[in-house]
Amino acid sequence: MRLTVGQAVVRFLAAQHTERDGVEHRLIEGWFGIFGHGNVAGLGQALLEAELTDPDAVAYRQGRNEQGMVHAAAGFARMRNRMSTLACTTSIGPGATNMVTGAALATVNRLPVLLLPGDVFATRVANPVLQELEDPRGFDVSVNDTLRPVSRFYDRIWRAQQLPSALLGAMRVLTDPAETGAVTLALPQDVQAEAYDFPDALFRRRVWHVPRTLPEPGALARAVAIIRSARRPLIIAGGGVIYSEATDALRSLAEAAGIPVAETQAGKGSMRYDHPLALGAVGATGTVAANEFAAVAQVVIGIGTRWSDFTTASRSAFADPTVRFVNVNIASFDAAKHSGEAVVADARAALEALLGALAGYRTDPAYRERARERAQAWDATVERAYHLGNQPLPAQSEVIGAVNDAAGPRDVVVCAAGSMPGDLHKLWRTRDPKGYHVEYGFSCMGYEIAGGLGVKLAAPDREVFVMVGDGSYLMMSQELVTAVQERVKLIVVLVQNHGYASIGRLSASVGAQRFGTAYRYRDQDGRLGGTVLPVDLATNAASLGATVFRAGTVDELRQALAKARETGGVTVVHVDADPMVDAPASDSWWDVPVAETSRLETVRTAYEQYLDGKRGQRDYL
Ligand SMILES: Cc1ncc(C[n+]2csc(CCOP(=O)(O)OP(=O)(O)O)c2C)c(N)n1
Ligand SMILES: [Mg+2]
Repeated sequence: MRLTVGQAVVRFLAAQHTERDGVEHRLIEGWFGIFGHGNVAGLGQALLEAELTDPDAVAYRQGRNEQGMVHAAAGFARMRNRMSTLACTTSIGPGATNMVTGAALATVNRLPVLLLPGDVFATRVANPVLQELEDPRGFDVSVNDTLRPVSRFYDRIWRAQQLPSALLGAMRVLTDPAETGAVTLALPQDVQAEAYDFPDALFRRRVWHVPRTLPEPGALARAVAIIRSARRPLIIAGGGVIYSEATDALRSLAEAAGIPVAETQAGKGSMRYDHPLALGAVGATGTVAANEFAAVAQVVIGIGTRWSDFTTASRSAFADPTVRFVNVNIASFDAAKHSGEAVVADARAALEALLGALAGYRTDPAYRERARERAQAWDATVERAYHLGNQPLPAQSEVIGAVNDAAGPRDVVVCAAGSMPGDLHKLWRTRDPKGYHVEYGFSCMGYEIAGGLGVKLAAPDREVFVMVGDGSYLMMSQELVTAVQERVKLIVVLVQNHGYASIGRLSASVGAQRFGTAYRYRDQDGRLGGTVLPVDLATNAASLGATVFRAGTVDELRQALAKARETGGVTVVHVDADPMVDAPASDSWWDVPVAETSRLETVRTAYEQYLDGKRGQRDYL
């Protein structure tokens, strides 16, 4: 079949599918793109031709910033449990490098995204082309090489003949739950437009089977023996539980064996918040209930978690001197962490196997009763935090409470950076496995709106509440325009606290006196300590095409959220919140090194406290 490389890519991707449990999905459900000379004549032409002539063609959507497109693809893929994703096409140079942050986010979070940056001429006849880096050490280097370390698969198609193997290699990694992440195929601009006789077989319908890998019997037996030896076991549910659709299997095992469950950021939603064995968030942003159980657990069963420092409270959360880990993970890389008994398997398959193999094992009634009682006590803490009655401005916990009340059981909250992810982790009452979408692998400011767009595209039947701080909004809010253009319904709750409340708090805790974290005028004394800046982000959002409601109080916020639910298109609810009111404490710690020497008293005091924290830190060997 004589096609250009661009046409071949589009045709090939339209024929790719995934399958798990007998259910098939289209792998690439749509395209995002921003055109420039690096892709307009290649992929751009091919996408036009597909739209005009192929009844099966998927939607092409415009992004506003290449980073935002990748975030949307990642949000989409996460919402679809990694069975489907979106492709992103960019021009060369800055269009391509704008994707680096999005690629890293996808890879860190183990989310499949397909990136197709344009690249400089393979023939080099006209080099340096516009936006070419020109590395004097070698002409095969281009700015796209910056995507290499943040991609799980990277290839550059110098010759059309290389395309079939590159495409197949890319699909394998995209659909492999252990290896997935950003997958990049760099496409030189001349090669994209070049014709080649591709074999018909390249374009046949293909189904990539996503396996439910069973645990190896020896590993399962060792894990079972370790769990059976424990009177105080604890399950830590990570994102893998949700991606694997293992939440029913998790609940069955927890109930049968009487093992309480705590959740990571990506794993939140694994259990309904009001299940008697659900301890909620664990670690640095955890509940007091979960952290109390973590501190005394003899065996910690991690399921689908990468054990980030927030989950382990920088290796201080699990304090029993003989604590052991059992790690169920599809990636051996994660399964081996903390010298755990590595059960390399699909989460659901492993949970089902554990349920059978642990028959007869059950924790003491007193242990289970304590879990129920501590979880209930935490929920009372949440209830108080939702209704603080802080004056004159609401506390952030009250904003979260109002949004939680406005959200239906299947609706989704989206967030990524700032003080809200931690507060949401502690306080959000999750009632559906897909109801909580906080990107905390990369915790990337600017993910919120773009990621929320991807979430809504993936789940149009759910209301999506994007919670975004003023800092994140200022960094990247332009995909609001894309949502308006696509007539996507989004409810964005913009929390204005004039700067970085999160980093302000962190700065104070390391003795740095909130230096440089508030958005304030430069004062007469040359410091950034003046009054708050006259920015009006509500007007900004309105100017981008959103319907805007302003809320000054919690009551007004509740009314605005009710109106937002009734309003089509993009709604931004702007609310001022008090940056100085903290969410309820976690009884936990996070390792952020403090200056060892300083002329500032605040730093010396913080350093003493830091050494206290360090004493609780350990290796799990
Ligand atoms: C792209 C990026 N840059 C920097 C950071 C570090 N950082 C984490 S939170 C934060 C401030 C976020 O401010 P805002 O969105 O207003 O939320 P708030 O902290 O006020 O809740 C910063 C700078 C980050 N996470 N991502
Ligand atoms: Mg802020």
